[in-house]
Amino acid sequence: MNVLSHRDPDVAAMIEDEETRQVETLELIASENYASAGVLEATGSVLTNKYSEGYPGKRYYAGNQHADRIESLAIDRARELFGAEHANVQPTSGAEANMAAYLAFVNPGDTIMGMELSQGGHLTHGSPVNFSGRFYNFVPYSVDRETETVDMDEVRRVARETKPKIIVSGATAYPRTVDFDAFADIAKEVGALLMADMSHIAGLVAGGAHPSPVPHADIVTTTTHKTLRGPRGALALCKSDHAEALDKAVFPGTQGGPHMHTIAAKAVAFGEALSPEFKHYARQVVENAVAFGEALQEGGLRLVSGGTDNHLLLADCNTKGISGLKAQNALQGAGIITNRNTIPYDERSAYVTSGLRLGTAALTSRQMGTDEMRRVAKWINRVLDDPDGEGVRETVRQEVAEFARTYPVPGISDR
Ligand code: DSN
Repeated sequence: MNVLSHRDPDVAAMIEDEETRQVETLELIASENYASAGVLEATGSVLTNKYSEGYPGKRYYAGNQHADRIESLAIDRARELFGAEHANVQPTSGAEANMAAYLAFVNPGDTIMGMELSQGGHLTHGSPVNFSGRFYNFVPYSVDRETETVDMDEVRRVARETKPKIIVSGATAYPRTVDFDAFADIAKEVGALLMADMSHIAGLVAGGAHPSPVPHADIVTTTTHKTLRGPRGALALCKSDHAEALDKAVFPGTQGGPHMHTIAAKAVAFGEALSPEFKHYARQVVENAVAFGEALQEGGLRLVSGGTDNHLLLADCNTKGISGLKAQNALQGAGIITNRNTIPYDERSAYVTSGLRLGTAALTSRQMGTDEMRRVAKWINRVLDDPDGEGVRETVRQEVAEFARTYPVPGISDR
């Protein structure tokens, strides 16, 4: 903040307040993480000044010799990291990567299958309020009422009945392993392309802690800022046969000038994810989630599907007699940051919800392990057992802040 604190002290002060918030609270939003100082430095670099429409070696503006090198490096590292035949590093968000995937392979009105949003899918997997649900004929698949997991027989039944052109696998609130192999088998049977949106689990896939969709799917999309710990942005991977269609759908199909500063930061993040330490990180994220889930259950919280295989847990707040909204707000008052989420077959609205989504990616980046996760679970149960108790909230807030300050925050502690 050296320059900004003199030139624009108002904005500098707000950013500093946000840094303090990130240091003193416990971040459990499953889609958030901390980018390293290197990733932040590239994001804040002069590359933000450059227009680079096109692709390396084929640009529509002059002066792209360094942009070309940076984008080519990001592509090479992404391909190596995920073992992919082709990578497009330009999508600025997961939603835009998904939009490009649909544009590349189907026409408006065509049928696509995706996981129901209220059961763990994503807005861009066919929600009626999203472009996906408005432009395409999305048919949803659901989780089983009893097991609360995706029933592949049911996916096959819906696919046979509706004959989609694309089947979208992947989710934003699903705590179990996605069986990409089984999805590919169903897609093949009905003549659909298989798309995998691995946004939530990309870091686990990169680190070998979740099976990869890349060998099975025709196209894979992902954000780069969740478990992958990169800058806010996205990436699309595909087989060589689909490369031309995908690239055209990203530019000029859905985007103009790529964000070269973010692409440089993606290259940095992919480099970090290629390190042996990242493998350890990915395994620790899952170990932490399992320990966290056990401790939450010991304190009386029911977990959707009974636990987790990945970085994410979905707690049923009905077991504490409160809504997800009330739980989220009570925890925020105690310095524990989460987001409310519907649970499968939720009787509450998407705004109020019965669930709380919790993830371990960010705290694992702060070098917390299973002991720390058990301690955090105890705080959560303490607050949720007395969600109106201001005294409990304030005591926990102070304990949490004191505890959190002793763990480094990447991007803040290492710059
Ligand atoms: N908002 C993201 C998440 O929290 O999972 C998905 O786009």
